[in-house]
Amino acid sequence: MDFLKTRYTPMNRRRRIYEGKAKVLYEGPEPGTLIQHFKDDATAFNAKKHEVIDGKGVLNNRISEYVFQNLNDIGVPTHFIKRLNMREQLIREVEIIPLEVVVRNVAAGSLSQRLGIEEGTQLPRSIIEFYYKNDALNDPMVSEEHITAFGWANPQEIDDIMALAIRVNDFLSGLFLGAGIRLVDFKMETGRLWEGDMMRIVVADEISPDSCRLWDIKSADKLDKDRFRRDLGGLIEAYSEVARRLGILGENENPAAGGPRLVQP
Ligand code: AIR
Ligand code: ASP
Repeated sequence: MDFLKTRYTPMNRRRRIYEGKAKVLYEGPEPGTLIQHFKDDATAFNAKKHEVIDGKGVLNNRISEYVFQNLNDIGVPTHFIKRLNMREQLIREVEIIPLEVVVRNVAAGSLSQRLGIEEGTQLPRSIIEFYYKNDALNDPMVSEEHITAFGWANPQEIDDIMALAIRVNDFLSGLFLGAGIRLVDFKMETGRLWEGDMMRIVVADEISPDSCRLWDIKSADKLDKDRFRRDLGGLIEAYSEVARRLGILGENENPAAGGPRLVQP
């Protein structure tokens, strides 16, 4: 039973493929799979600001699982296979396209700063932006011209990425609206999934309060990583609230207190 043997390899003997700011990727149990591990680290402004926030990784693992499982179920292809434990999920290995795809419904953050539009202003339509994923350069915004000229993606792939982004935005907007939350904007990543000779672009990485702006519909309270970026405090409480409203976390549970305890599926 080779599969079982590799599956239960202790974490410290697993081969580490990549370590990012908030996640680690390990070799998976079978070829073409990886294990995505969510850390408690929070960074902003390209890691100039860094803190460890107990329980954040557990919450993001569960919230991202919920979003990706739902996307799979409605036929939006993703890298997600299944959650393995509190901090880890099994994913398909993809060739990450080095772009951060941002979809905005409401002005906030860098768009408000760049164009002088007040935060909270509803945009005339959803806007898709691309940023080149490069910490040393501070993830600069790029256009389709840059993307094709430098070969990060071809025009067909850009079309596929935009179509995925629109579907994800429509799905997420409805999902969060049903939980009394306004989806202001979010960032997603995509990757090339090879199946024999066939290649498809799929949604990759994570979708969680680390990568979305989520505002309470009534109070406009921030329920996302801006709590950390803007030193507002209460990040775990906010992420727990999102999980609770999505029905992932039980009513009285607090993943920061006495170790994370989450509702089992
Ligand atoms: N984002 C961008 N880079 C990393 C992340 N998480 C997300 C933010 C926000 C959206 O992309 O969390 O939801 C737009 O960010 P900004 O800073 O460009 O306004
Ligand atoms: N996570 C990124 C960083 O470390 C960007 C952000 O979310 O603000 O800077």
